[in-house]
Amino acid sequence: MNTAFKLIALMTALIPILALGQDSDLRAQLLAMPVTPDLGGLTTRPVATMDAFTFVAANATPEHRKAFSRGNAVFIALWMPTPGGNPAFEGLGPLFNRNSCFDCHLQNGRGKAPDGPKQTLDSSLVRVSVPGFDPNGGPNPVPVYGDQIRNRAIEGVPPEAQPTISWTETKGKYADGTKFTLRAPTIKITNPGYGPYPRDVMTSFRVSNPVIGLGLIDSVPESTLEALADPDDKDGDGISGQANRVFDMTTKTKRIGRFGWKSNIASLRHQNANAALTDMGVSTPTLPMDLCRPTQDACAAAARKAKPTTGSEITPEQFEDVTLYMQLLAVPRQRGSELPDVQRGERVFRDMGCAACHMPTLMTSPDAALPELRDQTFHPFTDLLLHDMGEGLADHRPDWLASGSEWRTTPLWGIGLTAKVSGHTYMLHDGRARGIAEAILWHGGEAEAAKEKFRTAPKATREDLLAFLNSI
Ligand code: HEC
Ligand code: HEC
Ligand SMILES: [Ca+2]
Ligand SMILES: [Ca+2]
Ligand SMILES: [Ca+2]
Repeated sequence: MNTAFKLIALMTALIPILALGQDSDLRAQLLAMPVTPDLGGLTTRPVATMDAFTFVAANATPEHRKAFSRGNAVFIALWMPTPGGNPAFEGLGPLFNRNSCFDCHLQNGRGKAPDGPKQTLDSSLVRVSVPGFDPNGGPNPVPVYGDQIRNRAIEGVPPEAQPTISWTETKGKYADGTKFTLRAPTIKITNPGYGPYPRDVMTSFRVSNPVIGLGLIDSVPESTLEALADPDDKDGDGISGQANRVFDMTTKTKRIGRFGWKSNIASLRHQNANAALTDMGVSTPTLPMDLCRPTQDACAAAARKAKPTTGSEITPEQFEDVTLYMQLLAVPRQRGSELPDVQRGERVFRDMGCAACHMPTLMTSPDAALPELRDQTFHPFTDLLLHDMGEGLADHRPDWLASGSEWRTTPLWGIGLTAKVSGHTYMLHDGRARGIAEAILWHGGEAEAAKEKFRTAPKATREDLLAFLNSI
């Protein structure tokens, strides 16, 4: 054998070994990359005011800036029933939750859970289903009602129900004796409009997510998420992230989910179409239908009367523009990265194991849909995977492959601006946490060890961690 041939034979033998090693290599590579203050790569803007989540990506082309402004107009528009006065924004309902994207994603930030049972759900909603799966493997819709309670309706049509939220408090202690209180919601379905909900109905109460940087998240290759997943915890670190697999209406195939609190939607385009239809009753080219269930007669009659003569209630141009708006919302720059407590806090974040799920760095694909989103290295602090967070956070309602106790690792960029942008600091999927510390204290399951490290750490260490989180 000549040397070149031997070398080829050796490499052929090595390829399977290298391929096996690849997954953990990517994780290690990403963890080794330094976090820079430009959390959104070249999209980042140095903004920290109450409108910090409303700016266009710094690297947006002049043409995309124009489309972004038009998309902004669609996102903040108040939709009206047909006929409603302004034909550009007609088609609301018959059943809906709110009549504007911006009402729920106020200032493009997060929604707020009601403080008690007398408050209506204004920037949050309740998903429902019954045991079993739909034909695609998604949640099994409640007969008569579907999979989301629409608590509002146009005139002459009964809303589906009024969900109410009440809170129960429990007490706990840090290892140093400092006391804390946590609260958990109880969901009740009142005033059903189309007959009683079945006894085995499962509910999931969710607030709206902040909507910054979603184009970057949309552009992470599926192969990255597959490489980061470790559903059987083969590396033995106690973390077993799994990818959700959901049916995507834009490609009509099963894809890895990455949007929503349980990664229950695969693409930003489908997410936007779904939001328009299920939250506002507005049809899009992607989902050109109305959402009246077969026995919701008043809804069906109203929908028939309002049916657009051609196409969908959002025009194809409006839908393209609002999708581009969602793709190109800039991520604010980190503040105070030079401060010692922030720097110590980042090390605490890694030492406590937070980064095992809240992956600091991800990279987008070189063939992302928009040039602004291609080849970006960015810092969302999420692996977009599902993790078992324990009984305390469980909603007991499966969502595709997500079990009742599994949730998507929430991106943490922008979290330090929550009070400024949203005027409150309620966190987690149902807004139960009243600040960052409470959100961490709710972590259980795969995150129990990290939570305990936080609960038992000295106060100064906890404060460093919070300083870091408040800087991003
Ligand atoms: C009734 C309130 C409400 C309205 C109106 C609403 N949303 Fe949402 N939005 C939510 C909630 C709640 C979630 C989380 C859903 C889940 O996890 O199941 C969400 C999630 C999203 C996400 C995913 C964010 C992420 O981090 O994964 C996007 C994108 C989004 N909405 C866009 C829109 C657009 C575009 C509109 C208008 C067409 C809109 N929303 C209207 C409440 C609302
Ligand atoms: C096993 C994976 C995992 C680990 C480890 C983990 N988290 Fe999380 N984190 C999650 C998931 C999943 C959620 C969403 C839970 C929910 O909303 O019910 C979350 C939510 C959060 C939130 C709330 C975000 C929001 O916008 O609502 C904060 C803050 C947070 N984590 C910080 C931390 C910190 C700090 C650590 C380390 C002490 C940590 N996490 C460790 C998975 C993890
Ligand atoms: Ca409609
Ligand atoms: Ca693992
Ligand atoms: Ca797991």
